[in-house]
Amino acid sequence: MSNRRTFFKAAGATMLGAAAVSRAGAALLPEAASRDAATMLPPSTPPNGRPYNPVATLNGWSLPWRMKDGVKEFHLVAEPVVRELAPGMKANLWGYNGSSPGPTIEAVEGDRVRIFVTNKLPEHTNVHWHGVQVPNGMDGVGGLTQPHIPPGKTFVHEFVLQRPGTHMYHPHADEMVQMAMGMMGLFIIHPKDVRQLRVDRDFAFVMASYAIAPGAATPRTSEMTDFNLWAWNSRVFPGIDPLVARTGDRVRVRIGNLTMTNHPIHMHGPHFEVTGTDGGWVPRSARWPEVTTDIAVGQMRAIEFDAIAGDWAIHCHKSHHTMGPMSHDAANLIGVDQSGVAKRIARLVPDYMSMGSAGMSDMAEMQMPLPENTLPMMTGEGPFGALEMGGMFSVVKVRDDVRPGDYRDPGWFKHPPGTVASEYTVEDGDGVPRAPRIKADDRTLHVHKPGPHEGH
Ligand SMILES: [Cu+2]
Repeated sequence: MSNRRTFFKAAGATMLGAAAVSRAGAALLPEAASRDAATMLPPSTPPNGRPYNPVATLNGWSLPWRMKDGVKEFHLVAEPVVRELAPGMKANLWGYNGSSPGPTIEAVEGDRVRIFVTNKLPEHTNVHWHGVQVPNGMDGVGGLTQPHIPPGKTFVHEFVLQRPGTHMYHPHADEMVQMAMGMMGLFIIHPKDVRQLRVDRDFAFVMASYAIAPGAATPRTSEMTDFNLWAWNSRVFPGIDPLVARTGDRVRVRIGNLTMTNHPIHMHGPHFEVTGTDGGWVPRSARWPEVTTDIAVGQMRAIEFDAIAGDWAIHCHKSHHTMGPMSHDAANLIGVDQSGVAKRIARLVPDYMSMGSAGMSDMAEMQMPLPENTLPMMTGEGPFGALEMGGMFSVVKVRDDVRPGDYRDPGWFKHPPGTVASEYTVEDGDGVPRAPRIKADDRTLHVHKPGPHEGH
């Protein structure tokens, strides 16, 4: 109890008002790094301050800081950005420092951080440090704990990081619009003791959803349910970085959810354990093995596993979340013979193709003309053919010979001979039991139905 009281007292005493920085002060602001590339900036050793093991932000980067009198000073700039969601599609989003999501903020338990937020958006904003324990006046809820940050102004936030964990940041101002436009980022607090919670690979991403009509580039911000782009770090398959590890590595994946629905994240191959939640780290004795973990809106989960060689799919298990952005309200044509009508439509629309009669896998292979700046509904080419994926899908690529710190895509897995499923042929069939032959009559199931007076 006394610990808690000390924390809250200290927090109150050291609190600096979330006030607008004066014109004179603005000249002394730390430089705001900016980056618009959607390639991962591999994690690098912190240049000063307490040591920590940095995270790898998929298709992203971490925000540099300036150390000033023992305080880590960060500078976030809220601004419009252009983000490539995957090759072939760019979106007009709002983000921070040139990218959406904004750069990952990494610091260490016990660090005092001072975060400047400059607003270059056309409307007011502010930043809520989602899950980080801060003095109330630093919580970034516009109108409740501080004034909104008007366009053109810079506010400063200062607090001491109390506990290690995986957190997020996002606006608490015109939230529906600003989050639908991609304003979010990760906030990682590393443990003071570098040996604590140590893993070999530590990946991080935050999930976002967008509603961008085919041919358009700006999200529809009034959308509540019908999103058509399901993104990890504002990237969709095949634009999401693979998660590269070496056989036997202890791998952690930190996942935050700022979409408007839950995502059951499923990984093939090694079983994992949920080791972290928004509230901190799960005691070892309380972890349990899992292959899918459901991540609700506003939640964060960290999962860990021991890497096994192979190309293991990792994806959201809602199958429409592993699909691209084309219309999802297509008619159900399974079993419908469209040959006659297709011929007649083709006379009017030469590019017309009928599809869906035998399922939608045709989509992945055929090159149907798409509107500009639009991704196909299903895409991707693997070593054995079409992957038929989109949205929230990537691959955990584990190899025996990956060097520590190397995050480059190692290409497709080379399977040991005789370990790939293949077509069965009669010549292979010696000694293999055949499926029993069923006579037509045996297929009729005879059910005894009780009559109305039976049993009286
Ligand atoms: Cu999902």
